[in-house]
Amino acid sequence: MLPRLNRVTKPFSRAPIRIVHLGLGAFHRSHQAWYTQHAGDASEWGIASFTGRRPDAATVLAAQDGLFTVVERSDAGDSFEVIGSVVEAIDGADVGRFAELIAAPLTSVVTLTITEAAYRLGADGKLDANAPGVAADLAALTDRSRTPTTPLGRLVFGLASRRDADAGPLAVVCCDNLSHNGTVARNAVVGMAKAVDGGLAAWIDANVSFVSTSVDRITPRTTEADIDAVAAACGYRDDAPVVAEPFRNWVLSGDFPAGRPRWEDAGAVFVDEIEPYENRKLWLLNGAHSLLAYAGQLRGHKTVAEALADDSCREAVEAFWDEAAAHLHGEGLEIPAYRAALLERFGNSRIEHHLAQIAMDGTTKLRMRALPVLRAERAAGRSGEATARVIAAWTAYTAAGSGIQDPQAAGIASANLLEGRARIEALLSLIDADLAADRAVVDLVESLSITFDSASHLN
Ligand code: CS2
Repeated sequence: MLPRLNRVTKPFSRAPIRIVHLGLGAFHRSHQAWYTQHAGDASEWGIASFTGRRPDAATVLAAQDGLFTVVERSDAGDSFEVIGSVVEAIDGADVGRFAELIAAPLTSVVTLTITEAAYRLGADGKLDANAPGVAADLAALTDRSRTPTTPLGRLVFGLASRRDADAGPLAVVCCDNLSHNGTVARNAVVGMAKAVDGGLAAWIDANVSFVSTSVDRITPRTTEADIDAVAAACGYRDDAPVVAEPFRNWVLSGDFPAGRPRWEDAGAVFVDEIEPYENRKLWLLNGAHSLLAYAGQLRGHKTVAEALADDSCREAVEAFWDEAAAHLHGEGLEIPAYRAALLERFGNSRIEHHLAQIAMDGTTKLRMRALPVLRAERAAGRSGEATARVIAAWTAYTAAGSGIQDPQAAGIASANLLEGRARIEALLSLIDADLAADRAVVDLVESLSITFDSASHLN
């Protein structure tokens, strides 16, 4: 049997915990943990990372002292690096430890990768008080008889502890694929705090800075084959490696009142105006991902690289990019080069990025990735056909696939009991009320979705 990686790799000096993270998944490890390890002052910045949904991720990582391998995978081969910036890996249900660390004066930054859907936002972009867990968390935060269970409930609980400990200001850094993600996180957190304790909401407003970021690194879910590949190449057993593409990008905008790692040494970029970068990434990369996820699976493909190799999918992506690009302005965006790089990144066939993984949570994702482009196209007096096709692919997918994973799965199921126009209208209303009220959009999506229905390989 091979030794575990923490027995054979060079000892890491454990940095003091100054970052608390919520959402210990593969992406956090290939991105924020990687950047923190590569900051010039890495020895001063340790991360305590809490799981969002899967407690076993913490158990596995804790058993190897928080160490894990990042496998950088390109057509040219694999390279391996052990990351040691996660100094504590903890089950997110341990809200006591989470709050204790947020209240510690040394803690300066809280980072979040909790997924788009976990913000529990309604179609109006505000906290949805009826979403699962929210009402129970508001009650828990009010009477303090139980600890909260939603990620935001936990964060509000942690911030209340920091206020009580008088530990001073800190920055919350949202690393989820949402537009204006810092503002979204602020509205959701302050909205929740306001509902339970006005004083706490005011304290958060005055002391917590919500940093917006655009994050990028394609990181599929780790497989058994990845674990075996690391064992074969490195000669140790790592039960939690993470495979990622060589490309990475992090653009941040906002204040860090208690300091931050020198992430810029690792290539992170700090800007005043994040919106153009955010839109470029969300629309071009994530929007195309969603299009490939739905259209690709309907045509029988399993991975991003496979779908992109299908001319009909690729043409749909290029047409969608043409529409999106008409609304991307700003110095240094270099859209043609960005598009060319995306084609190469998506085409990296050694990264097995499963379309089924990307297809999850479509109602929330499409609201960020496709809807703004369609709105902009309509405002410019055009039909937005290529963007409507992204949404049409989703509507066809929801009818053809089984076991749709989405915060609005029940609404999707009842919409799909309807037929024709009424069905499309009901599905669109789960993404956005205005979208469903736009007759031209409903008609266009309906006619485009029929082209997918007839070609579907999903049953
Ligand atoms: C993907 C993203 O699963 C998805 O929805 O579009 O996770 C994507 O891989 C990352 O944003 C890349 O940075």
